[in-house]
Amino acid sequence: MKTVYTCFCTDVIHDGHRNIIKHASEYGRVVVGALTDRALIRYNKFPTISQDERMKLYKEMEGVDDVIIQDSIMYDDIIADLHPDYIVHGDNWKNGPESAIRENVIALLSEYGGELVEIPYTYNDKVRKIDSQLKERLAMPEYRRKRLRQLIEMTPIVKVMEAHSGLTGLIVEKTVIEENGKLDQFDAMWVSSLCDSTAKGKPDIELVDMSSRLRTIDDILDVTTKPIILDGDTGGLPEHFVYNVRTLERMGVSAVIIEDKTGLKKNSLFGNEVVQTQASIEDFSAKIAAGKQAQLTDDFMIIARIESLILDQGMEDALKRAFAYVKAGADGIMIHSRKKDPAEIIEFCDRFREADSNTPIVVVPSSYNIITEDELAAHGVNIVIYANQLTRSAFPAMKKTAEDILRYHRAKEVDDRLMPIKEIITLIDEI
Ligand code: SPV
Ligand code: MG
Repeated sequence: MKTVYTCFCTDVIHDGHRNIIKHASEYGRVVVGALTDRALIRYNKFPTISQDERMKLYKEMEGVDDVIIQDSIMYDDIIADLHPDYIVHGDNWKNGPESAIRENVIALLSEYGGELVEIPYTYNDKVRKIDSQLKERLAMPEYRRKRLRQLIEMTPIVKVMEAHSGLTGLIVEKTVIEENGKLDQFDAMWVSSLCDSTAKGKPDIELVDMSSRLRTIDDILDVTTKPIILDGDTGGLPEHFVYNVRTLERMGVSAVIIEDKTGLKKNSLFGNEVVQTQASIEDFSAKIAAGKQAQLTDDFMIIARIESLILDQGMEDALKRAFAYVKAGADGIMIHSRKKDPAEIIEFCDRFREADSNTPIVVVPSSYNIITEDELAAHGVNIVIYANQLTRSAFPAMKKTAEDILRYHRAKEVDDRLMPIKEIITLIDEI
């Protein structure tokens, strides 16, 4: 009896999957691989059911003889262990980042004469409907909100990119790359006060009020499914913060990060070049506690951002505050630095982790951008935020285009650096 292998990463079985199993069973004994959560989140949609539930779902399908775990998007381990005579897959992986997986399978099979069988991908109205229902489910507040906590459990480091509009949200949602045989994507979005304000042509001083920030969030929520972390600036008055916590929670935002400053907030990257005042530990702890008291679900996270290193108050002050804020109920700590050298961030993380092995640590390596995600994770960091890079790349590109159209009195000279309109519209989903 020949062995036939196919890998599934779906939460819902539809005609397309049944068709694959039907064909597969004509070749021999059918083994289905269930991709692990950890592998799945790096390349596909986030799962809406657990790994165990997915395995059970596949096992119950007619024609399936066995279900095993596939722990990597590439097939090396599976093929080494199982040595299948056939691998069956839909033919929809010939283009885009997934083509790397296909090439990997073809190369591995050719080593021992295994065969790849490609089945025309079924895309009928029913399949389309199931696809969009799954997407809808992921976008719903009750699913989206808890996803950040799930990601912290699932992955060594949660990768977050800034978004300040529907379009930038779509870029974070959909960008997938293939590199050295691995696929990768961002896990979540950061709605930065700096980028949200900058997009509106306003300074980053809490001038863009919460109603406007909520409007930005809503634009992003409308077209994406990935979780959102809001840059909540100082959180404002505690009496206002509690209402905003409820609103954010209801919208499906996963976390708010508030910073321990008081009075007129200025952007942290100015440091002490401008007048900025740090809140007292007591006042800021009380704000965190009030927010935690106000929230209704266990999913939502209130993360305390410590500005001691930004304001040259020293490491001991930063650590003292971190422990106090955790005691007040903070679900995570963000430590910020404007140095080019990551040494003080590393020292903070190592010393914090000596005393607290659980509370998530968040960092924003805008200045100390030399450090890699792996290095941060090795020092106990759970969430890395790329806080402003989309804005900072778009702004000079747009400025140069505006200047060149003025210079040449026509748009021909700039055309070869523009995305074709056809391509930009493929980013936008049709319903
Ligand atoms: C933001 O993105 O608005 C932040 C991070 O708060 S920073 O600009 O580095 O202060
Ligand atoms: Mg900010």
